[in-house]
Amino acid sequence: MSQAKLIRVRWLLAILPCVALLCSCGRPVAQKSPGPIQWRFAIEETIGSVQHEYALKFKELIESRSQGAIEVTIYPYGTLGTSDQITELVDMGVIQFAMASPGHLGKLIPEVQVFLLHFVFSDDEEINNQVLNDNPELRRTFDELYARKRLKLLSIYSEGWQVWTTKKAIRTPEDFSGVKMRVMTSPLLLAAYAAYGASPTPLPYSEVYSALQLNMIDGQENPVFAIQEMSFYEVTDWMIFAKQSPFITTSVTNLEFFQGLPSEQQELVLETVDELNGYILEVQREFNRDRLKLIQENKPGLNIVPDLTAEQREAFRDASQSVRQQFVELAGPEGQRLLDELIRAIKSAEAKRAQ
Ligand code: 6CS
Repeated sequence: MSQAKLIRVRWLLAILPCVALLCSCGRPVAQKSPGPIQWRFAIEETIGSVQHEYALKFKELIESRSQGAIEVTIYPYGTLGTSDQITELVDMGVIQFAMASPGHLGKLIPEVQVFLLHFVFSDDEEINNQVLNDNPELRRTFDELYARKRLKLLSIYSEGWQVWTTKKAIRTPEDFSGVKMRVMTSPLLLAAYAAYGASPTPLPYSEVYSALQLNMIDGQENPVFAIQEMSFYEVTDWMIFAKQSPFITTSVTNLEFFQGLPSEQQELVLETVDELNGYILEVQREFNRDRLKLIQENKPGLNIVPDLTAEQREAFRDASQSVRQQFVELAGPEGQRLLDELIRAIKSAEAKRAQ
């Protein structure tokens, strides 16, 4: 048996009691019974995170709008496994809703890795938010790609800029030479950091702190709120803001489950996630701002480079260009179309904003 299969079997065995419990306490959605219908929502982050706020608001709105007919239970990261395992549980129908970040989902849907490319998005978060939410062509393509994997895409949103935490100053691509950078598990991220001369190492979120502590890796990237709540700042010396890419995530549901819902419940889900898009942008901004202050208070000696200069960013932008070709090799012609459309939509939104 291959190592990957062995790990999967071990994980399934480990979570079997949990799955059995979930299956026994949940009832089929359409079944009539005095208790509320149970929907389960797994997130890839811990309590107090941006994803947790999203799930809490989803729960609040669904429960109040269904007048208590539906109850949503949230499963924070660590209760059901890694990001890949959570996606698998949605596929199996054990849980109905989950977050699925392209940083990990790229192994299943290579095209989502377009969101991991560096220096594709605008420096203006408002523009990125607009493009992610209001572009029907991009949305249609992603809906179709997710549906092929039996997932219904609900929303796409940014949790803030990815920030480098490292043990040495990074201001040029050459500074990355030999740096062991932890990346999420989508293959494109290996190419993204190899292009700067780094040695990228894919790891699940839960293993990053101890890998930094044990010097198995030298650095990683995540939004500020995550660097604070996962305590990565404790085991790092530098925080560098290069605005190379936003951390984009998606919320999903099991397609068959969604299609089997009565139309008013489908409507309820869609209008709720629609409303959450504006809400979560405000939440992530507040979290990223406030947690930076917390980090600085807790570790005054931490070196922070709040912005690379335009010239420094240009050098990273140049070094990242070859990765676009690698993305197309991974994602095929659909990937090329998506990349072209994303760049076109961003440029057009930027031009409109400048008028
Ligand atoms: O770095 C990661 O793996 C994780 N980072 C965040 C901010 N959310 C979930 C993801 O798995």
